[in-house]
Amino acid sequence: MAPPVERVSVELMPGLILHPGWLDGPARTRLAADLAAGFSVAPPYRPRMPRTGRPFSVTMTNCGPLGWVSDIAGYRYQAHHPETGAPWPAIPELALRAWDDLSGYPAPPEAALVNLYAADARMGLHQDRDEATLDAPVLSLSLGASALFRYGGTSRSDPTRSVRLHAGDALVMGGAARLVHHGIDRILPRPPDLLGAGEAMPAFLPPDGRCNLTLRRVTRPEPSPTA
Ligand code: MD6
Ligand code: FE
Repeated sequence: MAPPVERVSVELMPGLILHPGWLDGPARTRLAADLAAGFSVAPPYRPRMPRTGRPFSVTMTNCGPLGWVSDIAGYRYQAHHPETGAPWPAIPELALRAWDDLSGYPAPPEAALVNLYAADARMGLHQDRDEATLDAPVLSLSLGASALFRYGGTSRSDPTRSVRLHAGDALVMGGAARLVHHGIDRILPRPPDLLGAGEAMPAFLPPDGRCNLTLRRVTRPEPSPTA
């Protein structure tokens, strides 16, 4: 039997916890297959910025009872794909397990936003604040190429630092870090795969592309009945 993997975590700042390699190779393959199955129901599409209508450089889709969408009218959560009108597919089992293991939150996530990056895509500095429950963290899982993730503070002008996110990494943004500004500066070129042992890239990604899944609790859970 394979030895248990040793799991480390790094507190980048209070509330922002990186779990490098949280998903091993087989788990990444499984998660990618589950996501690919969801794409046949909810195909990735290119959202637009509120007001300006400027297209995002990433494409997006969602899994779960709710999905995060952006268009000319604004940002919101909704239960249906904006182009097909179909309900979003279920959140993959492995992602739910990661939420149970890492979120510390007693209710399940309701939305899993999938961001797909081509090699030249990026994501500007933003806060995740469209959820009614800021006491639940946002949990991110990465697949494919590595990326340079920038994070700062709750004020947009706070100083920032950056960290590399690799395939299989989990990042928990909660507590004092729940509203910090963050974004993806760039996707990193993949090292030459001299021994053929490089990252197995999900077939749905563009060449040297990256996929990031962010799990969110959106609504306040029903208070549990007290004895
Ligand atoms: C990305 N991530 O990694 C973008 N948001 O592609 C996010 O915007 C993000 O990684 C909230 C919490 C963790 C994240
Ligand atoms: Fe975010």
